[in-house]
Amino acid sequence: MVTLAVKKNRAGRLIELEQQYGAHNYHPLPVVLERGEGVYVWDVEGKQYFDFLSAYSAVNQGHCHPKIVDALIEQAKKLTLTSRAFYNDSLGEYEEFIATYFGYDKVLPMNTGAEAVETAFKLCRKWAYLVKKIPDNKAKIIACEGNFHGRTTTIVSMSSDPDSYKGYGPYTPGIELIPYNNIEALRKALEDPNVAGFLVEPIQGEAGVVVPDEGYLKAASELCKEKNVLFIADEVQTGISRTGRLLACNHENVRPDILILGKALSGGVYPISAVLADDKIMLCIKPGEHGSTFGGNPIAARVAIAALEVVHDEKLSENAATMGEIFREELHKIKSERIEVIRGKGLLNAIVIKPINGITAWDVCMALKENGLLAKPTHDHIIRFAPPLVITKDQILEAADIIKRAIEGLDK
Ligand code: IF1
Repeated sequence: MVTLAVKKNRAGRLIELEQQYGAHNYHPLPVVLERGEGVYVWDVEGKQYFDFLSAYSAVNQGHCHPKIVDALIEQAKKLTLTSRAFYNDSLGEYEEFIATYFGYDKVLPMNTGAEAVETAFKLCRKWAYLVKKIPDNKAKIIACEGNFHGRTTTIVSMSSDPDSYKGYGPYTPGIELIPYNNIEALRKALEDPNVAGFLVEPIQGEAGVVVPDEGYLKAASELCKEKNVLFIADEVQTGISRTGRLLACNHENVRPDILILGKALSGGVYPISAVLADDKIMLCIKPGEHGSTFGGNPIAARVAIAALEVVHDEKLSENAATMGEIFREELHKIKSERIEVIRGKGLLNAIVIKPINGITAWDVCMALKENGLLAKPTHDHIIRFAPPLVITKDQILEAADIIKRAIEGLDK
């Protein structure tokens, strides 16, 4: 009993440390994790949980995947960083690997998702002036209401969520927002000849896993082509097999002009992001016009190759598609008035919670935690379910059962 009390105190102390010395820009669920393997994580008291957030889809390959961790360690012992002032023996091989893997002429390596979005944004503007010949400083980028593309000043300039943008002005100009999943709105926006690009998430993650109507992405990409506007897909969250295909755009046979990747490109062991495009676009940026100290470093290069090999070798797209079907089927069996909607694709899913007797999505997540499953609410009333894609059938059934028991338990 004494040791248990001491251990409990440890979690409390660790939470207090973050509270006292860390900026208050997050409000985590009160669980302190110290270990992860595959679909599981363990807290400092040794309690095991299913991880149904996967670090916002960064650990698609599962926690601490041995092949990816080995790539990290091996390269870390040899050479970690040269900067791009010199060549290194890993970057070129990685660039060839990833360009071939996704079918583009070239890649521009960065570190975080936000940096990759920024890069795509700048690349699109360069292309607008050099190729499309839009008059100086007139290029416009269209984005969607409800978007989430990251946290930089330019990116929050596109946000329609006050939590993201409020108090951070003045904002970057040259951005227009249109409703998501509305092809007529896009058609109208594209009437302006100064539009350079359309930036879109194939499924809106932060908005609560909003899946657009079938055909929306296809129609949008065709409209863009017609108007000589770049179709820019932010697949930072939806990419790398999360939705049951390598890219969510693959569901509609859409090939973005600019493809943005992050998160699971590293399997969660390291910040790695990438922008992919063909030469006619990518070569608009010339030496000295964009870059990053860490982007494309040798560790990142080796880690990303390993992470993408795992996705292919372990058939994670197929598994995400199959397990996603089973998961949604199981969720539909839950008998509770609290569940308003169940939606998603592959293993990117969400349930919308009706607030009955004042019980919110946060309370449901606390109940899930007590039952051994971690998930995070978004927007008060939505819970995202996105386990690592290596999850097995037995595990997904067990997890669905935990969700069922936790939610039905609230009604008792
Ligand atoms: C946080 C959400 C997920 C993204 C898309 C770019 C980025 C993200 C489509 C930027 C990042 C994160 C960041 C994370 C919360 C999170 C998130 F809830 F906000 F929407 F995943 F669902 N494009 N998404 O989803 O990537 O710079 O963070 O590497 O804590 O802000 P980043």
